[in-house]
Amino acid sequence: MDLSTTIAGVRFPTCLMNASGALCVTKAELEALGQSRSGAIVTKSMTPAFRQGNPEPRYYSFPGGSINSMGLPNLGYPAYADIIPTLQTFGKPVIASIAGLSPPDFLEAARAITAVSPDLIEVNLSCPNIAGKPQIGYDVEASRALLLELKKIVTVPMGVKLPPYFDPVHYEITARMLLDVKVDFMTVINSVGNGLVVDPEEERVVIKPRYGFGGLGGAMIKPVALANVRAFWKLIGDSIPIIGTGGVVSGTDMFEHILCGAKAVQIGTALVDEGVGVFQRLEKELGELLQRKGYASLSDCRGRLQEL
Ligand code: RRO
Repeated sequence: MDLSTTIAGVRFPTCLMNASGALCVTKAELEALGQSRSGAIVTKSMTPAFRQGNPEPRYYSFPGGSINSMGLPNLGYPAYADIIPTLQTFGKPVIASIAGLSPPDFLEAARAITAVSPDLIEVNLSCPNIAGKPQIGYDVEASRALLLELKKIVTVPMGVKLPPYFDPVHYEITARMLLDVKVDFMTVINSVGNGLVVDPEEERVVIKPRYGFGGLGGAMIKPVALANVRAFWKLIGDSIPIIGTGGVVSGTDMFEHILCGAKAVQIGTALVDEGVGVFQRLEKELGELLQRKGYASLSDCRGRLQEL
């Protein structure tokens, strides 16, 4: 079964890849993604300087999903600029994720990383875990201003990583802004920000930073992720390709994202839980499911979710 896909003119050998943040901070982790069945190598969101991130414990996995407050730990863009040429020898696209604590941080990272020509750049508008720094993606005019500045700098396909939205009007104003700016792809969704997981035996929170509040991922967020993929696909269609992210732990979950309109799928929590072997498992599960249903390719079913 051919599971390859094309996003913004870039061919991906399979439609499944890591989500930014999951096992992609260090050179060793990025090279392991290169050697795995992941269809791309997505870096951790990078800032101008190295960041240690928030105090530990800062990631907690449980049967329904995960909660994290990593706090943007990363090597800093100079280190990723050094690593990217090596990553490009693995024969799959390299997606550089950029972030920042302020707009100038994003522009600085974008300038330096554009110079080493990753295949695509994903602009993270949705980190939920930095005290005092609201998610830019929830401010549509701030997002527009930042993306317009980035567009002047970035010469490779540039997309956005969005936070989840929960109201139709937010889908509409965000879709309009993304079409105006002409972003090349969108990754939907980042973690569901500022959840709280409680350990009832210990009677305390499970992660240390920020009073235990953090971004939720994994199985529990799939309906929110699917709603966001579907809502944007209905508004935007194929004008901006969608990478679906959120709650993917099986080939069936991938299929659901594709039915909603996703051209590719990313995995975070399942990758952290299982390691890079998860790509092979999910590829096999999706291939078998498509075959059982009689689909010859992803384009035969993509977006074809039926409504009642
Ligand atoms: O590093 C993090 O705390 C983090 C980031 Br940048 C993000 O975009 N999403 C997330 O759940 N955690």
